[in-house]
This record gives sequence, C-alpha cells and structure tokens, in this order.
Amino acid sequence: MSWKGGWVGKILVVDLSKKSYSNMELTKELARDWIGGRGWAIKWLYENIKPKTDPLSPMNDLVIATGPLTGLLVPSSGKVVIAAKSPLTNGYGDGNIGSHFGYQLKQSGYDAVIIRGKAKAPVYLYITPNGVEFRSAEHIWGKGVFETEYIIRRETEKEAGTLIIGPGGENLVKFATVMSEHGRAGGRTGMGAVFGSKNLKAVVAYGWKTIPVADPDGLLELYWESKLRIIKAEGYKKWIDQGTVMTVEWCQEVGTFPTFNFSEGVFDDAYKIGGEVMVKEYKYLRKGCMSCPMPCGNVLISKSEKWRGFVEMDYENVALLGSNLGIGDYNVVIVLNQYADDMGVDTISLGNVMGFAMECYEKGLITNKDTKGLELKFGNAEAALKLAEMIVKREGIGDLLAEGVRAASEKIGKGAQKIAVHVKGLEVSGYDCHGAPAMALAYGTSEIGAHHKSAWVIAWEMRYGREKVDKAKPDKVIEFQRIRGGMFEMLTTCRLPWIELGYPLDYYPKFLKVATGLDFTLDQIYTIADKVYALIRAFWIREYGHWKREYDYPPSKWFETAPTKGPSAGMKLSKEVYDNLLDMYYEARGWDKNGIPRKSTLKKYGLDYVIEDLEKIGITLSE
Ligand code: PTT
Ligand code: SF4
Repeated sequence: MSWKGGWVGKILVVDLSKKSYSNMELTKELARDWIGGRGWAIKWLYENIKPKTDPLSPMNDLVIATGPLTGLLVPSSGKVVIAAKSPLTNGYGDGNIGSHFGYQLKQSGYDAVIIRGKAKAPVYLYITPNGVEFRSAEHIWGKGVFETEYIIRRETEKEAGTLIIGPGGENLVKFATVMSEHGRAGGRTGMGAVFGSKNLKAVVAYGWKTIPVADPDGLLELYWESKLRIIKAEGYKKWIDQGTVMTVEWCQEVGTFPTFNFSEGVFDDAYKIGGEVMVKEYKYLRKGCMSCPMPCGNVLISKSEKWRGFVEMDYENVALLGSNLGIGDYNVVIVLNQYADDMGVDTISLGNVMGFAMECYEKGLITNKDTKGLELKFGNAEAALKLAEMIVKREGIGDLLAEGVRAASEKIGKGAQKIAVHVKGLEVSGYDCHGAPAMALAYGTSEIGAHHKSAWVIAWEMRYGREKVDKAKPDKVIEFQRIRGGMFEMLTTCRLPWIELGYPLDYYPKFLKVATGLDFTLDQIYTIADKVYALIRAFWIREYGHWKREYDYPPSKWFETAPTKGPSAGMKLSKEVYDNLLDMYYEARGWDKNGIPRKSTLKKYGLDYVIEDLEKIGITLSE
C-alpha cells in the first residue's frame, strides 16, 4: 500500500564534481521500511559508499534527510539528520539539527538530499522547486558562520533554511559541525569537515510547495491536543526558563558534572555557571526551532567588559567549555561558545580536546615548547580562547588537537591515551561516569561514539541505583536506543517533549497515521530501529575491517582513577561489572561476545546480504 502524505516522494542527488543533479523516487520500501532520517542515511551509506572510503575524499557521500513528520504541524518537528562516514571516528557519523531547513526542503519537493563528489571551487547549493543552483561561495569562504548566514539570506530569501560551515569545516577540523540560525549545531561527528572537503560552504533551501498530508483535519486536531498537553505539563515553566542548562545543578548534585577533563564529578564554581544564575543574570531571550511549543534556546549576553559575547547556550556547552576546563565564569563560557558557533566546531569535542591538552600540560606530557609558551592550566581563560583559535586555524599544537583526542593522544604517547576521554574516537559528552555504569554502557555502545543522544539513561540510573548490576540496565540502554536513537532520529522530530515533559510516545504512531495514511505501531517502529542499529554496527565493522569488544569500552580513565570529591568520590568503574553489563547487552541485541551481529540477527531484519559482505572481508559471524 502506498502512502498519502508525510513524505513528499523525491530524493535529490547532487554531484558536485559534475555540477549536476537528478531526482530519485522515494520508493514504498524505503519509506515504509526505513522511515526517514537516520534510517535512510545508514541504508544509503552502507549500500553506496565503497568500503574503507576516506571520509574526506570526494567518494564519501553526505546524506541530509528529513522524515515523514518533519515540517508538519507536529510538536517540535523542525529537525533534520546530517550523515556521512565520519572523519573523526572512521565509522558511521551523524547529527541532528533543528532549523527551518527540513521544512523548506520538503516545501521544495524533496525528502532528502544526497551530495556526492567535490566541487572544483567553493560553492553553496540553493535548492528551490525550480531546481538546484550551484552558486559560487568564493566570497564567503573563510568567513564565520554568522556573517555567512547574513550574506546568504540577502542573496537568497530571508526565510530560507540554511546549513552552513565555518572556517573549522573549511580547515577540516575533524570535529567541525554544521550550523544554522545563530546557534543551532548538528553533526558533531565531523559533518562540517565533510562539507569542507567537498568545497561546500552551505546548503540552502527555500520552497513554496504544500507538503501532502493524508488527513489534514486529523493532523490539526492532534496538534492542538498535543500543544495543550505540552504547555500544561508539570515542569513547563522551568523548562522554558532554563532548557537543558538546568542539568548543571542536577549533575553537580549527583556528582556527574565533568570537571578537569573528566577527573572530578563536581565543580566548586558550578553554581556560577548553572541554570538559575543564567536566568537571573545572563538570559536575554528565548528562541526555538520551527513549530516548537516548548522553545528551549537560551540566548545569553555576557556582562563583562573584557569578555563580550552573545550566544545560544545549552547544557553541553556549559559543561565542556566551563567545568571541564576549570572555568567558572559565564562570561568566558559565552565567549568560547560564541567562537565555536561562529567557526563551526563542536563545543563538546572542543572542550574535550582542550581539557585533555590542559591535563597533558599539567602532567608534563606536553610542555611550553609544544604550546609555544601558552600556559595551558585548568581555569586559564585566556589560554583556552587562544588554544581554541589555534585548533580552528590548525596552528602549532592546535593542528594536532584538531584531529580529535584519540589521534592526538596516540601521537603524544607517554600514556596520554589513558587520559583521552572518548569512545571509538568521538569525545564524551557532558556526563562523568566514574559512578554510573549504565550510562558508561550507553556511551560504549552508542552508534556514533560517545554521545548521549541515544541512551541518556543517567537520570534513570541514579533513581534505580548506580550500584546495581542486573539486566534492567542493558535493557534500559536498548529501550532508549530504540526510542531516541531509533524512532526520533527516523521521524525526524525532537525528542525533548517526551523526555522533559512526559509527552506520551503513543502520539507518534497517531501522527504517522494522519500524516501518511499508514498504520504503524510503536513495536513496529522499534523493530525498524533495531534493524538500523544492526546495519550501523555492520558499517563500523566493514569500515574497520575487524572488530574488538574493547571498542565498546568507555574511556579507561573511568576504570583507573577516582574522583576525590562529591557524591562520586572514590568511585571507579569496575571492569568486571562493565563486562557483565556488556555481555547482557550483546545477548539482548543478538550480537556475539565481540559485539558482531549474529547471522540469525541479520537474517531476522532482512539483512542477509550483510552476512556475505562481512564474510568476504574475513569477519567470522556466529550462527
Ligand atoms: C548535538 C550536540 C549538543 S546536544 C549540544 S548541546 W544538547 C552541543 N551544541 C552545540 C552548540 O550549541 N554549538 C556548537 N558549536 N557545537 C555544539 N555541539 C553540541 O552538539 C539541540 C537540542 C539539544 S541541545 C539536544 S541535547 C537534543 N538533541 C536532539 C537530537 O540529537 N535528536 C533529536 N531528534 N532531537 C534532539 N533534540 C535536542 O536538540 P549533534 P540543535 Mg544538535 C550552540 O546535533 O551532532 O547530535 O550534536 O541540534 O538544533 O542545536 O538542538 O544539551
Ligand atoms: Fe528545538 Fe528545544 Fe524545541 Fe527541541 S525543545 S524543537 S531543541 S527548541
């Protein structure tokens, strides 16, 4: 049965090398069986890029994908997935950005864009219902994101949807991200560097076509019902006041606030950079993504003569650019965050590599000779800003750090790997897990490396009992991976209404019904999510050419040294406990002891062809 709306039915395929484009039909199979966003991205990348492709070569493809609910009257539906093979991890990479881009793309008549090849000189793409223009970007190459966005809107449409890179992406900083609308970021796995490697400064969409919907009255009714539910939810006022920044106080309370390169779980100055002080002293306005009834964007203005900035702030930015660097001054965090946004580099990885460099410096693993005299001590704000500039420009030690913490630590040697806080090459986001084994498992088994986007189980774990070791923990990780990493990344809508305000998940099949005319159950969606996870895992194995259980381990620092203060003082992860949880996780996923999907698991999801692919490269698969 075909669908009647939600998806618009066309995928745009652009070849930058040839300056040409074509349309591809969105087949029934792709729509129904892979839904959208991350589902389409992994299917395309697995089937269309050659194994072991260099992520920064023209042979890597970029997939920018919406889903059946993107851009419709569905709460918080302004999200879009940006995916490619990651230059930071060499595995599957993606990110999810909230902006008007997805909506404008669908109004232009496309569900997704696939970008191949490499332009001869810098370009930006302008997509409308009239076709695709390849516009020169020579005049904006080298410019920051904020100025670029202003210029592009003047050259196209004020209301256009934009995805832009800054000098970070142009200079192939491995954790360069894609930016939009003054403070939205997506693709911390280096999607900005993939743009840069293709000489692609921006992708812009502006459309005027109506997105088809199976039951418009039903959609409107569900939307109003949902909107009322959300704005009347308990916690709404605090959410729109503080958004994700409220997490600072919570993390400090439970001892998981990353401090001094994830050495401690509490920070003495946490309350100077928390949600409450932000609202009282720094917050200037609130903004949000398209069609969001619970806008969480905190726009802050600094209050210092020396540190002047104006930026959109989220929890991760405070944690990684504040406490993780020993910086307890909001003004400095604002300036560092603003710099990262304008240059288009991921704040999480930036804060991580800088924290790593500071710890290396304090331990004597790098010296003044390496840093050209920069005193890289925790809390040194001037040094942090200078180091950020060196990373973006790839100057001196910045060039090494721009490769990410895994590569930098391997190069530095002398035990530096032990203080490099990453999983599979992706730097850890804002939760210290010395005393949180389930959250460590979530990082260890995340589909893109250490990111909280899928299984943010830490709040549940603190309620359930951090010391407990039982099947409930891997089961919770998988449940969240299905919902967050699966359903929301395929639909593609924001997960925060559900997480933060308890908006019921069973609304999503209802929205799918009125949008597309098709019946889905939550269980069917979760089965598709499990298939997506299996294929993502197969992609990693194929790209690495082998697989080791150790790749699913959290950073060794959490096993080896314990925080000295706060609720997690004295806690270390136990190897035995982690292995136990990992075994249970693999068993529940139908993967073997090394984390390789079993043949029976791949067959269950109709991925029989993957068995042959992996066997061809010498991987042994269990029955
Ligand atoms: C996401 C990661 C996050 S996750 C944050 S803050 W967070 C950081 N924000 C950055 C930033 O800002 N500037 C910058 N230069 N780099 C940044 N890197 C970091 O990027 C974001 C919100 C947030 S705020 C979160 S949790 C939720 N993420 C969602 C998701 O992943 N999927 C989904 N379906 N819904 C989500 N809703 C929430 O969206 P990456 P955004 Mg981002 C300034 O993409 O690569 O996953 O990195 O999208 O539009 O900025 O909204 O406490
Ligand atoms: Fe965007 Fe925040 Fe709304 Fe989610 S809750 S759609 S991140 S404004």
